[in-house]
Amino acid sequence: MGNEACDLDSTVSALAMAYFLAQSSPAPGAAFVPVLNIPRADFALRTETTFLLRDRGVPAASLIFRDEIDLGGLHHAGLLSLTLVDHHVLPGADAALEEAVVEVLDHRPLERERGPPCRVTVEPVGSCATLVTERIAQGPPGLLDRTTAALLHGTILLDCINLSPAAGKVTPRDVACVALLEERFPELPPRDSVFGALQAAKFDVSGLTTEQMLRKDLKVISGDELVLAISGVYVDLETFLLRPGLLQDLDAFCQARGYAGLVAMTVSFDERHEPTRKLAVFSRCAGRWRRRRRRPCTCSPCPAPGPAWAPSPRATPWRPGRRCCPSCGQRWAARGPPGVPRRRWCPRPPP
Ligand SMILES: [Mn+2]
Repeated sequence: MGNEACDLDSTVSALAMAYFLAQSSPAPGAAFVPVLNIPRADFALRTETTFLLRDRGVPAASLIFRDEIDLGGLHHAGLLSLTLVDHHVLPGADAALEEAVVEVLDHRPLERERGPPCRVTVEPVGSCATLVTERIAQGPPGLLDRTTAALLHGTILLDCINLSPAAGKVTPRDVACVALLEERFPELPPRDSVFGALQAAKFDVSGLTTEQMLRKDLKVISGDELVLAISGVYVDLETFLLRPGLLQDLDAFCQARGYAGLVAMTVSFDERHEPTRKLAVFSRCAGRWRRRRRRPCTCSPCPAPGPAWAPSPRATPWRPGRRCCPSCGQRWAARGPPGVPRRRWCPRPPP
């Protein structure tokens, strides 16, 4: 079972590890089940994973998600042995499953010691899929098939930013595993095309509903008075604001989950892969938020879809020497918008 983010690394590590154990384990009658640690309803949000599995002919119907298997019940019946991949600490809600953990493979710093008989492989490599590949390579020969190899190959390339040393994620062991997979399966597509396709799929939200877009990269913060949602949205702000039925969708999203408001942090990439980030704030009580702002936006606004939008007071990250409209993030020439004193509109650095 992978971690609760259930990214490509967690998914492929769980699939490949379960496949390897099923092929190599001497335990008679044991079933090895890769568990994707999200509800099935969230699978569509993992666009790079749905892309790679579809590309490799693994049907979504064959996968088993966390809401489709009763791990607590299996453990209670004494039938569960759990291998954790891409994480090694179970969340509090799963504390009862701790005793069932027999093995961990992870690539982040060890937060929690585990003694024998639990087998622990925690190594600082770029991708957990590298550790799974090494594990399979050390096992009986001939276990690696073309589909598993392609899944592992794509995952390591995506996690290690196409093995670019400049990105600072890749280690010599990741490079060695990619080379090993390519040596055994020369028909694997070239690295650049695999990485490019996965990177594009990761940010491709075109097939998602607004609700799915908002859930894809969602964080929730709460204080004494209100609960606020912050969603990373992978399209440019103008495109997002022009989505049909956006206001109704945002309203339904906030109402259903009890959010007082939503901050949409959009990020889009230009031809040179440079990101542009903008913020928009939605709230049913936007009037109250607006009154708290020191002054209204004086530049031409983004196409706000309705009165419930409150432009954010700090629309872009502050950068020295770069002046942006604090409401919509539009960049101004050196003097700023006409007629507005500089100290009133130039965003201050964050504390
Ligand atoms: Mn990982």
